[in-house]
Amino acid sequence: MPKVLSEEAVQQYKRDGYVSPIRVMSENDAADILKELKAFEKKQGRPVYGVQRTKACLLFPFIYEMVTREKILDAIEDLIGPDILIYQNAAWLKDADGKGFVSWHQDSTYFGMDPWELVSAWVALSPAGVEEGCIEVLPGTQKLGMLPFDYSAMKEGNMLASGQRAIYDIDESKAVPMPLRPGEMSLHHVNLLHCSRPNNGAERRVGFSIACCPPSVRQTTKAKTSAMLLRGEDQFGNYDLNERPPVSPDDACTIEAHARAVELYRLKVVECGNDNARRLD
Ligand SMILES: O=C(O)CCC(=O)C(=O)O
Repeated sequence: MPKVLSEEAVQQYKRDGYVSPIRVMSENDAADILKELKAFEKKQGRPVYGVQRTKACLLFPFIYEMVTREKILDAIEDLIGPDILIYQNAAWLKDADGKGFVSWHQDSTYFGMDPWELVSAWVALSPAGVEEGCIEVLPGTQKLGMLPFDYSAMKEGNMLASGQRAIYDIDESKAVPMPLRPGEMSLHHVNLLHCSRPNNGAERRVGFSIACCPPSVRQTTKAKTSAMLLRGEDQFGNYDLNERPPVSPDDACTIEAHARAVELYRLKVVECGNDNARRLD
């Protein structure tokens, strides 16, 4: 019996590669987390940027608290089982300036894994509807496996540091948007083709992706990333589990540990062929 998702939702994920929307917290809770993020940005005098956008739960205690929420982990457990590693956790901040976008891509091209059992959750902290440029998916494309890609989408405004675009004949008329209210979450498979369009809404679109896999998933690259066990146990040892909850984004040990984990992650991204990991720093 699934814990949060319906049986139909689990079947839909297997067939189409995504499920959305799932309410994982109240709008008030989402607003509180957003307030903490904005307070941090005010203090540092600039919005969260490149390196801080990666593995954010190792830097911000309020994001660590979010990714460990029971409802979020229950929904992820419904798809990948009770042993859950968090592998990546990215901030997706899209200004309401009609410029930022995400080119059509698969997450697998920078994750270097086997088998492809990773699920990406995406939690909205602000309105993330069609107007604000929510994620759009091409249902069923997770079954294509990992596709080749090029850098033809390396343009100003592309929020993917890599600037990559999947080499695939995309039929835009089949794209399905996944609009979310604050406190709602979508789930998509690591091989599902997805993109997002510019934010033409009234406010910055703020969301965090939470990429999780079971510890049995191997790393196929020479560079090995670290990860954190959020639930269950690891009987495989495929990842260095030295990642720890953050103390504060101002704490020197927290900053150093976060930077180390991001560096390992980026070494692997580069080995996977995505050369521009530092482009948005
Ligand atoms: O936030 C977006 O617009 C895109 C997010 C994305 O590509 C992802 O979470 O994998």
